[in-house]
Amino acid sequence: MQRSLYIRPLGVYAFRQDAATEDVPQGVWGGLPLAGGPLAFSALEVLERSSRGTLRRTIGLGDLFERDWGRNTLVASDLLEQIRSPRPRLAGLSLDRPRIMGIVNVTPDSFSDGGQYDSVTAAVAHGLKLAEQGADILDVGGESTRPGSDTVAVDDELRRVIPVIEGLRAKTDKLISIDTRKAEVMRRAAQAGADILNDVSALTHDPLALEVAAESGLPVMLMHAQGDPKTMNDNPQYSDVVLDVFDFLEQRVRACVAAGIPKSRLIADPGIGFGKHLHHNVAVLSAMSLYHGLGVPVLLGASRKKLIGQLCNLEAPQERVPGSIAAALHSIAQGVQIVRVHDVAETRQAVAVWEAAQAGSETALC
Ligand code: 9MG
Repeated sequence: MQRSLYIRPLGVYAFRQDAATEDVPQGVWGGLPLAGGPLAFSALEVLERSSRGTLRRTIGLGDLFERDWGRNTLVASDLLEQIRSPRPRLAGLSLDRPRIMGIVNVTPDSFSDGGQYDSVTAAVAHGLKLAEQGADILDVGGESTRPGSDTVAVDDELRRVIPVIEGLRAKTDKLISIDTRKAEVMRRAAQAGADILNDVSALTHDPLALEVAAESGLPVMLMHAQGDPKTMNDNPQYSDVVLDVFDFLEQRVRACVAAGIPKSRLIADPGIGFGKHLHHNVAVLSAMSLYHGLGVPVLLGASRKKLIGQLCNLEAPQERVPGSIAAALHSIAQGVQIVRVHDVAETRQAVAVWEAAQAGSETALC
């Protein structure tokens, strides 16, 4: 279903508790809490979509309360409620500060580590190093989903990821997510100790995935992708990429809730690089705060991806670290709760300095 109204929080800043009343931080004209977190927003972009295109208007919070929303009154107040409401803990992890998900690729053809961590021992050691560097979540994946890649047989994927999850589980309390599109891998990973399911197909690739995810009781990261990794970037088509991605994720959230996965266990991710050309990726990155309207935590994965190479003319993924950090901080400044990255130490340092500067306090350290 396509919506006709979307709301995007703008003017995001650190909300200081000492200046707030219970419901309205810093007075009505100041700001409203974003996702119940440490940030507030002070303005809105209202996007109205029709067959003639998308009309965008920026309004201050004062206009928000005085505006006559007409037939959109209920839709607008529901969206605002989704944007404002506190997000529950994710598998025990509070989302009151930006969280870092470190990438543990266990694929021989991984695009960024060149297969360096294709043995179990090396992958576990790499995961533990990321944990030490400040990763809150370790994302273990055994099937490359980079553009052009082929699917991997379920047995091969299991052989790659299960020993790594078991090895990590024995040595760290950090959350472990399993990056897979396959129901059987989800099931076995959960038994091996995974805490979160990360599916780049938003539980659409495997017909059993929705059921298995519901049964597992684990939180699920739902990512938008258009098409399959093999061909997804050949000719992606959108009417308005930012809004089409919102509609898709909203529909997947509904499907999950209908299948018995409560909203409190869902995370949404617009899927940078998955069936998107450069201008699509830049549009989505620019509008990250829109996805708070889904009422669930938001995740960004832009680390070392092609858009950074395209923007900066960098062929080698390893050269894209500064750009990856810029994308992560840009999103965090829009209230994104989780960033999925290769370079945990560098991102942790950048986030700590950003947090200190935002809050005017030195309490959030590396
Ligand atoms: C596995 N994987 C690769 N890129 C990703 C991204 O952007 N988000 C999520 N959730 N997973 C990803």
